This record gives sequence, C-alpha cells and structure tokens, in this order.
Amino acid sequence: MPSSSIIKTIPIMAIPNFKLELLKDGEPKRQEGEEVLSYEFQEMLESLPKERGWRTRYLYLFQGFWCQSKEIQAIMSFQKHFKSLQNDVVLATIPKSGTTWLKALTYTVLNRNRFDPVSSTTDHPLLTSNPHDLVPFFEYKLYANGDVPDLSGLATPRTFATHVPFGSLKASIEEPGVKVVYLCRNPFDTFISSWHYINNIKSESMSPVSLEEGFDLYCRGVIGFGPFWEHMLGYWKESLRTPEKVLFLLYEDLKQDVESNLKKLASFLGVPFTEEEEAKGVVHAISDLCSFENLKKLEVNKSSKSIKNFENRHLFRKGEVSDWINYLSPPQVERLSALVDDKLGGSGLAFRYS
Ligand code: PAP
Repeated sequence: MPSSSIIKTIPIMAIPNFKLELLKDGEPKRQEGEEVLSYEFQEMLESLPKERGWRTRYLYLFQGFWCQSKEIQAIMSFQKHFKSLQNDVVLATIPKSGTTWLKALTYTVLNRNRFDPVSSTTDHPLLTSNPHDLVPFFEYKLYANGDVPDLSGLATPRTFATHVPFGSLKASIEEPGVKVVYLCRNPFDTFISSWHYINNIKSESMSPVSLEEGFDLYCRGVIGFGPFWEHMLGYWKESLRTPEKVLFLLYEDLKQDVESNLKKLASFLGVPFTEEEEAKGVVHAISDLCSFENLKKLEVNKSSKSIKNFENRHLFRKGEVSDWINYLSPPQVERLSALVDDKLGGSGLAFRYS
C-alpha cells in the first residue's frame, strides 16, 4: 500500500526561529498521544481557537468544528487526496451516536450475497471482526498518520465512515451516485455515552473529565466534531435537500424498530430486500446479527482493539435509550433542553428521549 506524508515534515529542531514551547530537556513539546508535529502544521494549529480537550490537551476549532490536532492532519489529508467513485457509501455520525451499529448493519446489508446472514452463523465476518475494521474511518484509519491509502482494490460499493460535519465532507462526495447515511442520536444520550467513553479510554496522564465539566463543554459545543447541533443540522438539511443522496436515520427509531429501518436503508442503498429474502428471514437475521447483545458478547469485541488502539469493549456499554436519566440533574436537563429547543427548534428534527 503506497504511503506518503501529506504535510512535509520539516525537522523542527533545525529551524532557526523555532518558536514553539520546549520542554526543559530541549525536546519539542508533545501533545498527549501525539507525535511531534511539523513546524508548518504547528503554526497553523497555533492560529486556531482552542479549548480544553476531553482526552488530549486541546481541542481546536478547525473548519468550524472542534477536533484534535491528529484528526486535523488526517482530515486535511483526506480532503486533499480522497477521490469518490460512483456508488461509494459514506456513513456519517457525531461520535457515540451508534456508529458501530450503523457500520455493522450497512456492511451486512451490502455484503449479504457474499455472506448470507441467515446461513453464515459461524463464518460471517462480523463474528470475528469489529465493525470498525470492516468499514474504515477516513480520519482514524485510512488517512491517519499521514497515510495516503491505495483504495483501488476495495470491493464495491466501497464503504467508508467519518465523523466530520457535512460542510467538511461535501466537496469529497460530489460524484453522482455517492450515498451518505447519517445516524443521529438524541443529544442527552450522546453526551452520556461520550462522557463514559472518553473517561474509559483516556490515558492515565490526563485527569478525568467530571460530569459537570464535560456537560458544560458539551453545551458550549466543545466536543469532538461539535457543536452537536451544527453537526446534526448540517446533515439534516442536506437530507431534506437531496434525499436521494443523504439518508437521515435516528438511533431511537432503530432501537424501536430496526427491521423497518433496515428496509429503508437497503432501499436507499439501491439493494432493497426481495420478497424471497424477507420470507427467508434475511432482515430478521441481520437485525439479530448486529444487535447490541450479540456484538457485545463476541470475543473480538471483548478483547481486541480496533480504532486507534482503543479497546473494543468500550464501544458496547449499555446501548439503551434514556440512560441520561441516571446522570443528569434537573438543572442540567433544563439547560440542555433549552439549548436543543433554541438550536434545533423549527428545523423539523425531533428526538425521542425514552
Ligand atoms: P463511535 O462513534 O466511537 O464509533 P458509537 O458506536 O457511535 O461510538 O457509540 C457507542 C454507543 O453505541 C454506545 O452507547 P452507550 O454508551 O449509551 O451504551 C454503545 O453501547 C452503542 N452501541 C454499540 N453497538 C450497538 C448496537 N449494536 N446496538 C445499539 N447500540 C449500540
């Protein structure tokens, strides 16, 4: 697989007017979990607004959304190098909205002729691979670490995933026939899921984010790929404008009735279930195979690592609607409700919270 660095790396120590902060021993300053950054990139980074990060020192406001420096590098590489093809499928979410589930469902729907979900009860790829390995993220896998992947050998339809907001994706998916599926989850559960996940995966050197602090950051929009309302609205509006290109799904709807949403998904992707398949129980088998209970108990999801070396088990916590009730105080509920009303009211986008 060819690989090249998108950001020409200038040896930092060789630059005479080196103005970055140095540690006492003269080593260039590293950010938590990050490599030494090129001087050009670091300069660009220094020009961006920044806030306290959740699991790295800072989040930066890049192209109107908050993200970590390594993600910015990968997103820039993706935006520069990725060439979409007709029939590509891109799964988009803000983190903790059900990305893993959407990947499992979409992969199984699109590959059901190769891997029959009814009969492949022991050899389906989902039984031995985490969904993140089957549907790679642009920013965490394909374009991470300066890689420029060779995607020419991928089976079609090529299926990718991203957390970037629509505005930062749209130039890359203009090719006719490219389809985007967005999964949205109510902001209350998304916050609680994010808060748990980040505290589970953060390195020991980072202090935990308290519920109060995380909640305040979240309500100010400061969370990876947030503000959440802009992320949701970007894809929501696009799904109304171009419904043949962007399908907008809700996590709570999937929880309530995954089978009718699977049918919607398959039709949108141009591979509707046939009557014969329905009679054979294919839709039901996909729903079972991708269920929270089934995925959570698989060895690959209990003991392996997929995204950025984080343990898969943290991706399967409770998988419920309304767990926020167990965490948020009445004033917090009031604040977030008012924010959702203010930002999303009138858009037509509405959530179920229980
Ligand atoms: P990511 O954005 O980091 O990939 P993502 O998969 O979107 O994470 O979010 C994980 C949430 O989806 C977890 O929610 P919780 O913290 O409220 O429990 C996880 O439990 C839930 N989840 C994962 N797989 C499934 C599934 N098959 N069905 C329903 N929910 C799921």
